[in-house]
Amino acid sequence: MKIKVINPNTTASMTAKIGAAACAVASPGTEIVACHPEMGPAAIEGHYDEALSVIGVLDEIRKGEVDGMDGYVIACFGDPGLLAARELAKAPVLGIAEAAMHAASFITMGFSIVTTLERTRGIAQALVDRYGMTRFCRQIRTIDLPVLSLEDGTEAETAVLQECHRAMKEDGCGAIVLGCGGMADLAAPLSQQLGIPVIDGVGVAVKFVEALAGLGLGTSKVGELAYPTSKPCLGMLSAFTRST
Ligand code: 5HY
Repeated sequence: MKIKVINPNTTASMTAKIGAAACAVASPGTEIVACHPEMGPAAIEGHYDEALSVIGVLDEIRKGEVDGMDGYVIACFGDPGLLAARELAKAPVLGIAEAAMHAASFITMGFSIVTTLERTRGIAQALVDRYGMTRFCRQIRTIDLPVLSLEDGTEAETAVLQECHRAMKEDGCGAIVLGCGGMADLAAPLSQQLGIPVIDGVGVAVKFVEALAGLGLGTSKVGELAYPTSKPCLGMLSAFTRST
């Protein structure tokens, strides 16, 4: 089985971290192909960055379908381009936010989210609402540090730990969802330190894709997630022209 794990931002060190987290949980028969788009923002910190990242995500999905991937993970907590990617793919496509929230809902009656910049809180809340997780999500917390601060050392890691402590003390949560692909390496040490399940959406999404693909369940091409209708795409998007 081959699963393509896409970091929608273009920071190679974060892609490597995400890839390592995916490989750490992948079954022996699963090959992880970690990548990021050739073009796009170095970090995704709001609606503008998310919009810019979607074309790169879709290009990776397009190439993955040619390469015969058995599934995909979109490894950014905003799940950018998730439904568009599902239209393009026959294989299952999971976003780390949706995967992590569902996993949390299987093991606790209440989870808190710890994510990066305060300005992305609304994006996370919109996903909680869209995924039907309002009754499970106790609180969305932010460290209010840039996404790339997770790449250069302990300030961000300390801030995540402190916010997790506050969540446990104040939110009545039974689990914590890490709200950034760049936090993927923190889940295991934080779970150990805090004595509470801390969920990394990268690992969860990989296992969910393995399960779906193993059951022969790909993205349904009947209805809303059918392949995009045929039409020319002009200019720099010409590679996305669909004729079938
Ligand atoms: C992520 N941004 O997971 C999100 C985190 C966020 O570049 N990778 C990013 O705060 O939305």
